[in-house]
Formats: sequence, structure tokens, C-alpha cells
Amino acid sequence: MELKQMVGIEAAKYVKDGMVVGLGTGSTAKFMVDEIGRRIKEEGLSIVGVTTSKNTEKQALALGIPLKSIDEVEVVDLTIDGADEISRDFQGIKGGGAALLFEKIVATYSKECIWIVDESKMVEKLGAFALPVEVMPYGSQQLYRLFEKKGFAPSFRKNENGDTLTTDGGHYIIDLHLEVIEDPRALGTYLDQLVGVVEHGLFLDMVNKVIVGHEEGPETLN
Ligand code: ABF
Repeated sequence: MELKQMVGIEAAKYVKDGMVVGLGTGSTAKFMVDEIGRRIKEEGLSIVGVTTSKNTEKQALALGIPLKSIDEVEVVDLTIDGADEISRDFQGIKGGGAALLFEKIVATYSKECIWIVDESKMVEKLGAFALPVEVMPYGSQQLYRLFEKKGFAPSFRKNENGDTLTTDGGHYIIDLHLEVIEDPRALGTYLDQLVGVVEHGLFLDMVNKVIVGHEEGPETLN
């Protein structure tokens, strides 16, 4: 079994009847959503899903998963999502799927978050994966030039046609090729105060459990 499918199925075991469940984005989360759909169909599981992207919404609707928006629920009981990099102290980089803003919003209003990854995502230090920064289109060139001056090696995220990608939220993404991030907290604080930055892909102190896929089986880290 593919490692991503393994952890997607493993994570879906934590979904209980009556839960409001945050449904993540990406190829690993896709397996989790499929498994929830199967459990609804075959086991009568009863949940409400809150999606984090148009892609996941499409998948969930096709599976008959009842959905509500983040603003229609009191709180999300459990969010399960993928990640691009996770350091040993449970800090993460997300946003490779261009869904980081809605993912961070749903995660923020979740009682518990589980990340599901294959073992390639576990790193000593964050930064080999380019850090996505979601920015307002108006002023994005100014931010790009600022990042260039800072030596952050920026690039605008492109869509499949090679044009500048526009996120579900209507923004652009500038990826910062930093190689290594020595102090994620300080970088996050710096990015948070830049005018025009909507959100960034540093997810700090936002996960409770990580399920890592290995050939020999899933490893659950708390
Ligand atoms: C989403 O899934 C993104 O935040 C993250 O970048 C991506 C990981 O994708 P995959 O599971 O396809 O590697 O959560």
C-alpha cells in the first residue's frame, strides 16, 4: 500500500460519529477523505465536514460527505491535513497545495489537528521546501522585490498554464527558497507584520499528532 494511503486510512480511524471534521488538501489528505467517504457509506458514520480548498470540496461532495463552512460551525472537533515538512519539534511548513490560508483558518478553530505524511516529510530543520507566502496581488511586486533584497530567493507560484497562480482566496503565492530556516518563530513574526502578506506556510504549535507512513507501517507521534 502507498505510504500516503496508509496514513490517510490510519488518520480516518480518529473520526467519530457526530464530529465536525476539518478535511485537508493534497494527495495524502485525499486518501483520508476517501476513507471517510467509505466509512459513511459502509459503516453509517455520521459527521460534518469543513473543507480547506475547492479541490477537497469537490471530492467530498462527490463522496456524499455533508459539508458546512467554517463560519457555520461552533468549532471543528478534529482537522486532518497533509504537510510539506515537519520538524522533530512538530513545527511545519504547509502550502505546497496552495491552500495554506484556508487550512490555517480551519486549523486555528480546531480542537485537535492531525498531520498525515510519508516519511520523506520529516526533517531536522525546516526550509528545504520553499516557504509559501500568500500575498495580496496589489503590492505583490513590491513584496517580491523586498524578499529579493532580503536574500529570500522568491518566486511567484505558477499554475499549470504557467501563469501566476491565484489561490481560492484570490491571492498570489510567493515561495521563499530559504534552504534552511534557523528560527521559524522569528521568521513567522517578521512575515506577519509585512503589509500585503495575508498568511504564510509556517504552521507553528498547531499540530497535536503526526502520523508518519513507513514501509513497515504507520508511526504515530504525539
Ligand atoms: C496540503 O497538502 C498542503 O498544505 C501541503 O502543502 C500539502 C501536502 O501535499 P501532499 O500530501 O500531496 O504531499 O495540506
